[in-house]
Amino acid sequence: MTATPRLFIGLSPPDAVRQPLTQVRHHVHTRFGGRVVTTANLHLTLAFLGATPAARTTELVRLIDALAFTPLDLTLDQIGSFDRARVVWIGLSRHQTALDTLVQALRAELRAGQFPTEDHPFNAHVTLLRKATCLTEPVETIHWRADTICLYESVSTPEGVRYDVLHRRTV
Ligand code: 2AM
Repeated sequence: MTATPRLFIGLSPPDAVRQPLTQVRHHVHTRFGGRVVTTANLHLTLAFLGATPAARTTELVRLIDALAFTPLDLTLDQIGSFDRARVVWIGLSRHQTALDTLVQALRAELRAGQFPTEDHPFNAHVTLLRKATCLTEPVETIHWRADTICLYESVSTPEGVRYDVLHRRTV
């Protein structure tokens, strides 16, 4: 780990969900091109922290372990894109209150711990492609019982970015 690893907190899908995600990824890649996110890197970001002193990771582990977190039943059913970032994702067409509640609780704990927090509205998504854009469209629904929250380090390598799991909590 570097002195200031680039950190974020997210939900990690089980293999049974990664599999349909890779099928949708293949479908959108065929249509829209771009660069695919590797299967191992698929996740749903809850909070992005950016460069953080390595010494503070233990505080983040404690924060994650103390967070009110019960499994969430997520319904991924919508392809969309952030055109400026040229990111294509799969997300939720219907607002999921429990997911929003989790993100707001996480942001509050991060703020209390004087970690940087985002104040823009949360937009739940799993990035599938980079350097691509697409139109919003429905897609075959993927059900995901999200029970695993992770602290990730984003590591740049000559082969591309890799998201290392520094801590995993399954409920
Ligand atoms: P994404 O969720 O749209 O793919 C690691 O970089 C993860 O944190 C990625 O999933 C990334 O985008 C997300 N992320 C959120 N805000 C970010 C920011 N300001 N800079 C880089 N990545 C960010």
